[in-house]
Amino acid sequence: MKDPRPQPIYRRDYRPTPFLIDEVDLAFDLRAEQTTVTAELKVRRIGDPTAPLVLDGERLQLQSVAIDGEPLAEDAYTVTDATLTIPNVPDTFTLRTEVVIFPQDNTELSGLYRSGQTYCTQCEAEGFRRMTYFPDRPDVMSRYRTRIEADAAAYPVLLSNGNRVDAGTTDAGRHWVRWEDPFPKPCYLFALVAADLRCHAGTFTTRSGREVKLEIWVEPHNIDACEHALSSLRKSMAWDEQRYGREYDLDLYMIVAVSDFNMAAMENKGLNIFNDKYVLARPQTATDEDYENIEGVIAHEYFHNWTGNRITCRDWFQLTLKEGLTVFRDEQFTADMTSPAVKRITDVRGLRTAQFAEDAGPNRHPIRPDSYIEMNNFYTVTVYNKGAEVIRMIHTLLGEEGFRKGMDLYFERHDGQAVTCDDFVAAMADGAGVDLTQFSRWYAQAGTPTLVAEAEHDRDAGTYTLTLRQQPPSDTPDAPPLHMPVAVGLVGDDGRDVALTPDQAGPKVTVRGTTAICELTEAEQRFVFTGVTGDVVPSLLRDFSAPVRLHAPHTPDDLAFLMGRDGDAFCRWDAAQIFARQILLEAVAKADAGGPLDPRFVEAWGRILADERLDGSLKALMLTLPDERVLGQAMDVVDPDGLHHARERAVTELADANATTLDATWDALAPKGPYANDRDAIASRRLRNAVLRYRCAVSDDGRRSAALAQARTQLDHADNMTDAQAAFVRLVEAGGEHRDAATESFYATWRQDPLVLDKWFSVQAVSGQPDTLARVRALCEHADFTLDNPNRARALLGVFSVRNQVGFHDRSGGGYALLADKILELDRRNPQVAARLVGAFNHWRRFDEARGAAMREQLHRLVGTEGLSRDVYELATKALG
Ligand code: 7MF
Ligand code: ZN
Repeated sequence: MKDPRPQPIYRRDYRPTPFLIDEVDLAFDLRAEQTTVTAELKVRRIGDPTAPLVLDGERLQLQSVAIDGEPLAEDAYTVTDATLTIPNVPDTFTLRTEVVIFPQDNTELSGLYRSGQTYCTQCEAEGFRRMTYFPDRPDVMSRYRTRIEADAAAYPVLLSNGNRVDAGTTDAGRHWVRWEDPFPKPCYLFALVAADLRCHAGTFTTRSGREVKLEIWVEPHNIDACEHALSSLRKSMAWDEQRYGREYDLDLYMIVAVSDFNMAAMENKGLNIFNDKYVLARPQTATDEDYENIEGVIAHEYFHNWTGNRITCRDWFQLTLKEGLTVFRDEQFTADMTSPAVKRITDVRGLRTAQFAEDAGPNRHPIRPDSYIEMNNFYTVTVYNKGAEVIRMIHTLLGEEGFRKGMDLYFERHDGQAVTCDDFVAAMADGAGVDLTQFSRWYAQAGTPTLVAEAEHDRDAGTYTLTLRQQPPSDTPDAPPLHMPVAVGLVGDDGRDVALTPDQAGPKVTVRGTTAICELTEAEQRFVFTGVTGDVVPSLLRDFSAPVRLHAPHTPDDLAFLMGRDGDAFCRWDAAQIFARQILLEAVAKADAGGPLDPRFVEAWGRILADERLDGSLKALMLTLPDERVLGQAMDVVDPDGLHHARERAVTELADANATTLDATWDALAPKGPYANDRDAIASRRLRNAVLRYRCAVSDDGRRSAALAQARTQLDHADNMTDAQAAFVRLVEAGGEHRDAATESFYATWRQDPLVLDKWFSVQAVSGQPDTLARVRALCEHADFTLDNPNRARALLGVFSVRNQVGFHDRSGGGYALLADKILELDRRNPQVAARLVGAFNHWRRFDEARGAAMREQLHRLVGTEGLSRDVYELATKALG
């Protein structure tokens, strides 16, 4: 190992920076063999008058150091593989350093690197130190001037943050451009691009009347695939003005798409850099989901301009300050652009599948962690998505108006600063005039709380008593109670909500419409509603008002009723999920007996299918049975095979019981015209493809063959990737001839398009066919497979290990060995991406002994490997626990 026992960094060790850098002047001289980076820093001491200047720097070849124009002798400073230290420095001075770096050999894709012929940067979290010596911490905010020089023919486009202020040519076909960013920023928001790109341009006029130039930069052959990204950007800008009163602050906003990128995208000031998967969209190559993801990621990066860039994090432990808040804002945006119900259900489904699992495993951490070894490992679903749930609870507690007041105060108080989560919570509390002291425990408490609800109805007195009990995660039984909003409705016999009158003497309840926000602050509290005379079924945790595991007192009949009638779309969907989970777990338990599903579920499911008033997207979600991973979370010992077979059998039984309706629904939803990307067309495609999934699983051979033939026609003739991919999935899952023919033809059509080829790998990797492990192994040797492109690596290995429970956990243990092989291979080139794959081993304790031992063995193998990165080391040792 490079570093035998990498040491953790603790939040409690935070110290203010002794030096600020007010101005940064950078010059990049890009040459084929090497790049020279010259930095002039205006340094100002604000702390300990005796403190040495310590700058971060990694993989830099130092050429020279000078203070106020005077070169330093070699004994006037010390250089290690991580720092440059200058012991005796004045209180204000100009430091000039010159270093040489090798972006063409940078396979980690952090700092300055090359993606194909494009030079680009990724600095968050700690990549800036791989370009120059600098205090690489977000509480050092500086104004940047950047000069880029490169060969004019090969790199006609030279971009950096802010405004382009000057340009010229030098000797031998070289040219240069100078950029200036007027806004002080932390170095993680620095960006540079040098490439041969084309620009899809537009404008946006802010509500104060300023015209902003918008530019989407892509490789020439993708110039036809940028309009959706541009219109998403315009929508985001308008939305942030309308919803939060926030305008864009520069005259230019650029987005560059690159094909080798470790993450989704990056919010660098004025110059976002994106994984091209989240920019490029054409109907023939991008699915409806891709379109929505692009809109959401563009919005996310745009929203960072205020929540992240103008106000940034004091230190990396505060990451959720910008990420949880910005995810919450992009979720609100997408809800407004699409359907709030569908968006909420999709987000909760994601949270439960990924974040609840993280919270229950060896890498559980609070949304504001207390320590880390490698910061890049803490860009987690907990920090991001649970972080967004915490913001959502603040929104629920404060109400829209109070939330806006809090946000306004936050912007007013902290614009231009690097702050903490505590600063944010204080601004929200002060702005709205509420007390969030107890609430702030959500920032410190790891794990998912359990919420137990019990109901008691005294019909004669008309009192309905809801007892809510919260239990901390089992590993921290003494954790103090959290402050959480529990949204409740009472659904009457007729399916309509009854009016709610909370007992004034009880704990705090706010009624909004027919939903009561019960504020649970103690381990157990009783919420009493008066005037409830008729029969009601409680609808609990409406809109998923708190990120908890709910145990509700519902009977199967209650669940069937709520599935059909609950006015809260989330609870309606969740009733279907809970009911399905119960019957599927029963089916696993009595695997040998087989036997039919609870007829009440089958009937309720059929009623959803036939419900003409239900929106197609919602219906598709409701007809989909819970994911095998979510079902696994509910078992003491996960039985991947049993779960897979029970779920497949249930699909067939539901298909058999509704065969005619399914066929009729499919026919009725046939596309009415050419592809459109509007809400109705998307809903029709979603529902029709959900129905196709059942039709292809029906036991009647004739019907099934007809459905598969239609899938084949759909694959061949669809005018859009949503339908083509959905058909491809069905044919791959059918196996045999269907699979072989479809795999071959999809490949022949799309082999030249990397993003579609990623789908080709993923669809095969996620297959439930029994030979999937062998096929994934073979696909690793495919000519188009490479570990050097993060999207491709994740398309095959990430999808297989995370999304294919039954395939990855193949009894042979071969899935584990394959993943560990590839992690080690990848770790030598790109530790960040390698580390992301380690999480698949986290849950070894939740499986049977043989599988658990096999996973543990691979983890030991990883940890024991010479030269292992800090990234993989940290997650593998944590997984072993
Ligand atoms: C929407 O957060 C939600 C999350 C860090 C990189 C983008 O803007 C970001 C960057 C990671 C994981 C998820 C996201 C991002 C990153 C992301 C993107 C869009 N600051 Br790592
Ligand atoms: Zn972000």
